[in-house]
Amino acid sequence: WLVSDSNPDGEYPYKFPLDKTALIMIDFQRDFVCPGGFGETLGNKVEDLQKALQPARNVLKAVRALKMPIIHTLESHKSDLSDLLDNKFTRGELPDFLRIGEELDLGRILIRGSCGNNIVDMVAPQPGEYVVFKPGKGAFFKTHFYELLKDLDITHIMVAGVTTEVCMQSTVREATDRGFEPLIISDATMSYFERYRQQTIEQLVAQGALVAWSAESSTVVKALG
Ligand code: TIU
Repeated sequence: WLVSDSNPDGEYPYKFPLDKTALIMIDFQRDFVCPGGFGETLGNKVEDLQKALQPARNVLKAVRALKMPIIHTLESHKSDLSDLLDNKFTRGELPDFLRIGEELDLGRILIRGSCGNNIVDMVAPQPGEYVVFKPGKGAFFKTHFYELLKDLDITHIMVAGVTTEVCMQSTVREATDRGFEPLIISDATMSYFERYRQQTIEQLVAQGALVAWSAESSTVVKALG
């Protein structure tokens, strides 16, 4: 067991068994992180999300060196939209040309295989790493994520990705309810709204890591080193 010096409330450090821990990289896709993508077209500042890339890359490097399992997720729909629920399609006060499946500069919005749906080069999956396409915000909904974690004998997950309060938070909450021990890598997850990132992490680690732990990427890299 390694013990990180992550200590959200001053008395409950995160302990993880190296051989049962996976790194989860959530939705680092161009649609959210790159200029011209869906996120920017909606009026968000992608530079805010890009801040997560270097910290995430640092952890990725350390985890790759240890040959720990790495699972990348993508918020992604089939091209015929058969896995897109009505509420997700219609939610938000969006003009029709910004709905999921519409064509933007980076290809069809949130459609599997389009340029914008792919993961940015800086943290792109390498051969041997796992990729989970998910139609929802959480990684467990209508995916094989749970079965994959179980097959790999994973009990602990270290989580990076975007956005903190949407897909990261949903996934972490779902993970805890399914018996996993999640650690949020606090500077490797970002939101278009910095206060949401801070509040989300604060809420999840409250009451003795009731839902999750958190630690900075440098702490995680040190614990892995
Ligand atoms: N990956 C993820 O968080 N998807 C979102 O929908 N994020 C938003 O901030 N909308």
